[in-house]
Amino acid sequence: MSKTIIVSNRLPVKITENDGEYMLSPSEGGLATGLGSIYKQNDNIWIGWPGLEITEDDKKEKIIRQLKQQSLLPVFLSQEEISEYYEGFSNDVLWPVFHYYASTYANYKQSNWDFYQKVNEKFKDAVLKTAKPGDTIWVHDYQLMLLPALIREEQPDLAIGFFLHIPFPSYEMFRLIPWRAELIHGVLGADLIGFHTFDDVRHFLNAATRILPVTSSANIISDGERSIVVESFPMGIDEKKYASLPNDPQVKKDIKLIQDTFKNIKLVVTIDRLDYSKGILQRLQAFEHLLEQYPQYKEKIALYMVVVPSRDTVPQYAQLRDQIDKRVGSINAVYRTMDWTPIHYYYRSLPIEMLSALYYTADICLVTPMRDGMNLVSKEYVASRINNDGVLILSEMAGASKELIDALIVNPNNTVEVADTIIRAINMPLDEQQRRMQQMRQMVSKFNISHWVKIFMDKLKEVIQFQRSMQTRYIGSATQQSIINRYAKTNKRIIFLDYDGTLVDFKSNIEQASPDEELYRILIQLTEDPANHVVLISGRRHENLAEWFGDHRIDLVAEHGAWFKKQKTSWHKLPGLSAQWKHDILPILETYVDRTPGTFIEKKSYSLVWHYRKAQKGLGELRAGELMNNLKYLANDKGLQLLPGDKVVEIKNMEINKGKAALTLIDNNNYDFIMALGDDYTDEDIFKALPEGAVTIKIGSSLSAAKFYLRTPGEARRLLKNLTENSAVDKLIND
Ligand code: GDG
Repeated sequence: MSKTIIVSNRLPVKITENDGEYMLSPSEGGLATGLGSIYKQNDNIWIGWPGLEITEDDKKEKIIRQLKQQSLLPVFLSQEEISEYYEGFSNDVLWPVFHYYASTYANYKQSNWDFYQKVNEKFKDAVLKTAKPGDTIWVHDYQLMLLPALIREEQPDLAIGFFLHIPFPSYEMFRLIPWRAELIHGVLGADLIGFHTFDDVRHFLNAATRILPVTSSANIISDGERSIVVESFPMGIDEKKYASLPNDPQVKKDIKLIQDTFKNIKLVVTIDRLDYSKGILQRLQAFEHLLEQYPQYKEKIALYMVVVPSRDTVPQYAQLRDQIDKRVGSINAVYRTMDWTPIHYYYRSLPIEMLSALYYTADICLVTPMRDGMNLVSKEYVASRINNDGVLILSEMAGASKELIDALIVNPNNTVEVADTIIRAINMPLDEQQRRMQQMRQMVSKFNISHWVKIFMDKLKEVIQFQRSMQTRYIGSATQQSIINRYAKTNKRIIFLDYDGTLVDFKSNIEQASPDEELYRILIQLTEDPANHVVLISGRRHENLAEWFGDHRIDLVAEHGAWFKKQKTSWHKLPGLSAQWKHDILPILETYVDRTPGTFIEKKSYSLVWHYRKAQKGLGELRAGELMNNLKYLANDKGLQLLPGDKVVEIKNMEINKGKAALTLIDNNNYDFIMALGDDYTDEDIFKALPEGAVTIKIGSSLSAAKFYLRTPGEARRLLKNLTENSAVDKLIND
């Protein structure tokens, strides 16, 4: 039976040692709760670092045994590995860069990178020791970005998902990392890559296609061999738990305590791990501004600030802690009165009951990170507001702000705005509070953690099914043999061949893609068989095709079907075509050439093509979209068709169509073998038009109406070669 293996840096348990005995307690993280339903079922397991250094073998054995009972499998790390891979590379390079703090905190140390690779390998070994064909692997977060590709290299058929819990930064930030290509390559080993928000998805697609030779179409990345889906899956929380906690007796006690302490005071709560990305100092500045600007709120408002200790052995974090201490101290010193303290600051972790009591009693929850992948605290506050009141103030830099749009959204850098928004929240009428909170509660309740796990897993299954269906469509040796068998048995064949991208690789200079010796040999071999009628059907200009293939025993169709040339005859064109429209369209295209360096217009008899393959990356695509939009109505009026192709936009008469052209040639000729090879949009018309029994082959693995696909022009050439060579052998044997 197949199983699911979850892999994350940390196992979802806390281990404490007491007199040589180990105690395991479940960690309260949302991820552990959400995935709890999975990893404890069947043979599923969770692989990760147990959170403490263990050197003796007998102790390791003991822990392995204890963890096994909970479906957990440890990866032991040495102190050096922890400090180089985790504290070093993960938290000193990836964390600051991904949170837009590259210039202040990132430290690109070679030895950190070496260990990052080494530890990712270690995780790979642990995964491969237990993974069997058919299993699903779900890798989590920035500490393990190399793992998907490492697993894929050794076990190509495993289903692999990857989820990043922190933001994926814009390309301009990400490119700073010396090992950016390796990181992207690592993640692309997955079949499905998930992020919290659509912005992260966009950033990743952009970085991947700029850094590696991969292409993307919508949210699918293709590396020539595989299609990888990139999507946003905003993570949720265990909403039911937070909604029911206020009824717990301990929580009730804590609520009473807080309410008694803060009578007639508006309570503003903030909860964060100690981290510069959380904007704690900026928030204190905003609160100080409020006290200064709105003295009337003295003794009527209090900030309850919980900062959970984290990484404070690292100097930057210790420094941040000291700065917070100082700032809180100085604000309290200036504004405190005999019976009122403006800021109640706790540098510690609280029991979940106290946390829930705070969420329940706080009039306002202030969540103002400078950057945050999602931020679960904001969702926990919403889920805890079972009376539908209270106000959430949320930074636009947190992933959660994309979902919780009924919060008061602020820019955390804007001190004045944050202070004013707290005042607005204090004075918000109850009905407005309820209207906003109800909307947010619905959102948090529906998109809860189980939902998140389910949609990620469902999507991964769908991606795998899609890839399998693609695999069956791929012409491997068995399919090739059956095509050859069919070919050998037939006597009257027609073979349609597209040129660019099908028989030759795409070149950035269209003039460069002229046919080579090998291609001529293959075509001659094909045409030497009198049973074969070979048609070259291309979008190129007729003069161009004539120059290259005019003397061969090949029928030529140029400009997508506007021009025909039977072997040994001259060209004739499709009757009734007009080129009058070019006078109106050409000047428009020229404005695009003027505005976009590196682009040019190709003029054909019945079409115009705007080429942008040499334009600045991204700009060409942007202008192409703009051009399509611009010409939409005009094209319709004039009976023209707009074709967005590979780095081109082509405008042609509606009547011209490769499919129609192909059918004209087949016309009542009783071919017993029909085959077509093509790579782009315009070839889809042929695939669709040909009769049911035709062998239609797309070059490239994107979606297509073709029955089969091959990956490259090289593979297409090999098939054509094998058709003639192997079928001759077949015939010899059969005769
Ligand atoms: C990363 C991303 C993304 C906090 N203090 C206490 C306590 N907590 C719990 C909260 C919440 C969790 O810790 C913090 O989650 P966040 O989402 O706010 O932040 P990160 O830990 O940085 O997590 C983040 C997340 O991954 C998930 O993908 O949202 O953007 O940075 O659940 O309740 N829990 C207890 N006592 C505390 O004092 N018991």
